[in-house]
Amino acid sequence: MSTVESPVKLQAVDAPDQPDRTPQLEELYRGFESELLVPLWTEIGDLMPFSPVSNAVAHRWRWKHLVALAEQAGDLVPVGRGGERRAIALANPGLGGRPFATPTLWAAIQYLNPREDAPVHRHTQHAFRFVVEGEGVWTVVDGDPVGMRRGDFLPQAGWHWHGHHNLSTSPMAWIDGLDIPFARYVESTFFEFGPDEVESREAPEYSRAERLWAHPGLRPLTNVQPTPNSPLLAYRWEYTNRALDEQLALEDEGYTATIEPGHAAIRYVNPTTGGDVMRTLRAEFHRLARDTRTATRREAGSSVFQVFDGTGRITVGDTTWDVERGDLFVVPSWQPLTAETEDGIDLFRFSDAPILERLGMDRAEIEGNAQ
Ligand code: GTQ
Ligand code: FE2
Repeated sequence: MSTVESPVKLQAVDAPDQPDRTPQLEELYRGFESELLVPLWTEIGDLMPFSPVSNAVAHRWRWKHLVALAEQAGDLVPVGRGGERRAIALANPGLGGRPFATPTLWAAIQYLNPREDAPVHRHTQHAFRFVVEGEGVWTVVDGDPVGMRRGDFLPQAGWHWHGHHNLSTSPMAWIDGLDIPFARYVESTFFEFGPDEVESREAPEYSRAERLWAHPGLRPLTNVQPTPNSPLLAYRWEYTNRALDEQLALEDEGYTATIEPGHAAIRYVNPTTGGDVMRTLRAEFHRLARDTRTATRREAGSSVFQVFDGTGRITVGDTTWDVERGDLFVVPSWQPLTAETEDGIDLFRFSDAPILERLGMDRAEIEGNAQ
């Protein structure tokens, strides 16, 4: 007999419809434990629930607390090779203290002091940046400098070289979203170091990627093959804001333009396919007009939201929070979400929906009606 204690423990078998705990059954279960076996009948409720049961819990993080701590980190913790980024991740209270906002998604505040560089590297994880306030940092992706300003969404697909530098005289904070927990779970992550310093000191207003790709409805004929991830490195606030304004204006004029009354929404897409910006991450922006309340929706898969502007009240399952600019919150799989606002609210959202859709595992319901 092995002296190593088995990690399998079948002591507290309280699942329904279990056989009587006779001495023979106890012996059978000890046999399972020592041979590292677990029967389905004690686990089925956990493994195969009638509908998704998330370990993650609904939670809100206050932006003002995040920024204050990021500023302290800016004073105390240098950015350099090894640690790579001054990024501080949301740790969902249901996920055991791991730096995971949801079982699939990483969300972090990243902070760079004036004149600081975050070294160049590449990894298979897909990433994006979203800017709720400030400017002055350029993220250089495969040598293309991309300025980051309030309201911009900057996707950065896996395996492209990237470093960031702050060329301004003030610090800047933004959020990063990545598929780190998902990639970790499927154990398919690769990483390489590039130069310690970001090569380019150029600070153009528009990246080369935008000059080539950011013309609505127009595709350069030098690039006719679809690419799985978007070649466009910045989706500027100017366009997002106008798209949302126009949806609400058209609704006021009596046309169908919003997804429900007072609720304008856009998805950031890959201009080569019309599909999601990256293979694992979906990103959207939602604008609720004054005095709007959304229908209650739930979806398989998880999301993280950041309030871009305005104020509102968010209900996820049994939890309700008041939220304001910069606040982040998590919606775990299959938990119903309702948003309401008096003054109007702008919400940035990202999710793991492309993974679920690609695998045919997506499902959604609006107020009890399957979609
Ligand atoms: O900026 O390259 O929040 O590689 C986590 C991992 C940011 C980044 C994060 C990263 C980055
Ligand atoms: Fe990175």
